[in-house]
Amino acid sequence: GTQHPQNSESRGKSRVKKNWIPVSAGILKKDNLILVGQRPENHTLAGLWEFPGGKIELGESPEEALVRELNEELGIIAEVGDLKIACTHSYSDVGIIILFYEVLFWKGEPKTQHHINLKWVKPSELPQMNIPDANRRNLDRIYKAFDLKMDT
Ligand code: DGT
Repeated sequence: GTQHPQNSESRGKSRVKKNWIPVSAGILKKDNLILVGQRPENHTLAGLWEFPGGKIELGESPEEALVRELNEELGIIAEVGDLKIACTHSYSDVGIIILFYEVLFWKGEPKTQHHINLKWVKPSELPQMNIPDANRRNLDRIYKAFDLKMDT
């Protein structure tokens, strides 16, 4: 017959419970410009401008995930720097926790391989752009943590 194992895993699954998705994102700075990419059509949040990065897969460290994502998305070999901030955000069905890393050094020039478009923007341009709520709600923290100046 059907088995109903009563371990903690199956109990967790049987409840209506939101899940967390861990995400690593990189802030690439060039002078006082930051790199943002426009999310592709067939993905969630299509068309929104995001910081490059993505979901941390099982077995990866957050830094490994970011190196992989930056390679897949931008074609660069990045050296991931310090973790600056961790932010959470709840969408209706899931929650995300985004770890924001400083990326100071990389090999190669970022090229569009995944995004619709890539853009180096002034920090002051971000609030006017169509960015994910998860980022908009944390912009002040992002500016502060990455020492981004609004006056240029
Ligand atoms: P999805 O979400 O099923 O379309 O799959 P992917 O592969 O497009 O998602 P991915 O790997 O970009 O995962 C990042 C998730 O975090 C995605 O749900 C969008 C959300 N997110 C919110 N703000 C940001 C951000 O600044 N950068 C990145 N990379 N993701 C962000």
